[in-house]
Amino acid sequence: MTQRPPRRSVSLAVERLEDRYTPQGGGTVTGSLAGHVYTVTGDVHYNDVTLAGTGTPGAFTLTGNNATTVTGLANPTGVTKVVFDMQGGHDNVTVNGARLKRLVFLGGEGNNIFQATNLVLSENLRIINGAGLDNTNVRNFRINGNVTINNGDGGSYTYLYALSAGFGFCRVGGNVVVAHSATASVCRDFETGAAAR
Ligand SMILES: [Ca+2]
Repeated sequence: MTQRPPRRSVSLAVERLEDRYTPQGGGTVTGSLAGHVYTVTGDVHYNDVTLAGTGTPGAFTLTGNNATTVTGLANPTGVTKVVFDMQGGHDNVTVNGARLKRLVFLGGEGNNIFQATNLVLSENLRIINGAGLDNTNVRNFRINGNVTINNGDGGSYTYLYALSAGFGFCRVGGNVVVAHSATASVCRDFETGAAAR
């Protein structure tokens, strides 16, 4: 007697990727210069970029990390203000060695990370995030004007501090306003070590 193979029931369905799944970078980020304002515009994806000062005042290099593509102008010069407009997605922006008048970070929706080290601004720092678990981390900075940070909905973290007791500095000349942050710590006046000149 022949046996029929057991009938298998296969159900095909497209499952939505859960929010906790976060691809490690991607999308396209565009750099553009208008006058002395350098704007870095992201897209709906998780964008991961680094903006680094070259050592020449006003000159920067924009680099994409983790499969993020950079288009447009990636090596601007004569910059006095930088605006990051990252749109949706969990964006990750790192700024190293920037000397500017102003810096604006618009993170959009998603869990955004803004990190800066050795940041010197003669005017203001402004960080605005949409809904999401945002993380702002600024190490070693001198900001003559105001610091304004609004993280929108979601538990968020805000830390502005001197990097270490041996080599660190922090200074804010104006007002500090931090809104919608579950944890916030802002160093106002501290200098030590070689970087304190
Ligand atoms: Ca984005």
